[in-house]
Amino acid sequence: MANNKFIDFGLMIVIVLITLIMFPAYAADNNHYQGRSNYFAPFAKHAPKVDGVANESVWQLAKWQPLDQRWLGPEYSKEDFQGRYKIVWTPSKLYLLAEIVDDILIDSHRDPLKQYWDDDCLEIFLDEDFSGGEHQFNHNAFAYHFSLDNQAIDIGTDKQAQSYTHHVESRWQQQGEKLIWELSIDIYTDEYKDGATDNQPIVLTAGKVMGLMVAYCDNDGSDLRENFIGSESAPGGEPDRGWKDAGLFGKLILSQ
Ligand SMILES: [Ca+2]
Ligand SMILES: [Ca+2]
Ligand SMILES: [Ca+2]
Ligand SMILES: [Ca+2]
Repeated sequence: MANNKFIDFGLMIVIVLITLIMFPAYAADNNHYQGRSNYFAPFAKHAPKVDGVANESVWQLAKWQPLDQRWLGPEYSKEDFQGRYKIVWTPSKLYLLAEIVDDILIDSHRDPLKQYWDDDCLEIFLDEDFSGGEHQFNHNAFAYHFSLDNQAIDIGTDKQAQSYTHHVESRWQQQGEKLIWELSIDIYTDEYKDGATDNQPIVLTAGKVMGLMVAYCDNDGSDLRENFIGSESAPGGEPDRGWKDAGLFGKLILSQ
């Protein structure tokens, strides 16, 4: 009998270990993985001008958040890539400022809807209601890929790449070794309909909680992107799965 108990205990430990490896831990809300970041975005009384010049005083109020989670590709140097971002908001839009170091800028697929993730691009993942969950072919969340020519691309409900450039403004400028990238985004709920003319962006208010993650696809001359580096850890397999799994997104809180 003692032997059987010992075997049962051993089996239980093996099952627990396998479960932990196969299914990374979820946070208390059960829809997000543990270890997500909290970002408090300050309110902007005056909307920043989206021009790639971060001289608006409201940017001083916002905290930098690093892009330092290597999801794909080999180790990289400081010259190859560095990135960080800030967020502020007005009732009508979110504003993001990113500071990117990238030694070679590449936009080799000139068709904006073709292999856009293999050109250098800044990716903003947004989940309006912080629901988490799957968002591959629906608008439970958006994964806007901002290309170097300032377009914003994601997959539509028809499972094809779509331009959502009309949701955003995007401008970047080089300053020394850095790209200073400013952009604004209109926020839509999961009821957004591709192709409809009556989609209305929501009005943002203090205290609102949204899902947010930011990443950069770095290509310096290869056929496929060389690195994919994000703002959130990606526990479990397939670390680049933010394009379909909103459970990886961090928590964005709109402050006063
Ligand atoms: Ca500006
Ligand atoms: Ca690079
Ligand atoms: Ca959602
Ligand atoms: Ca590059």
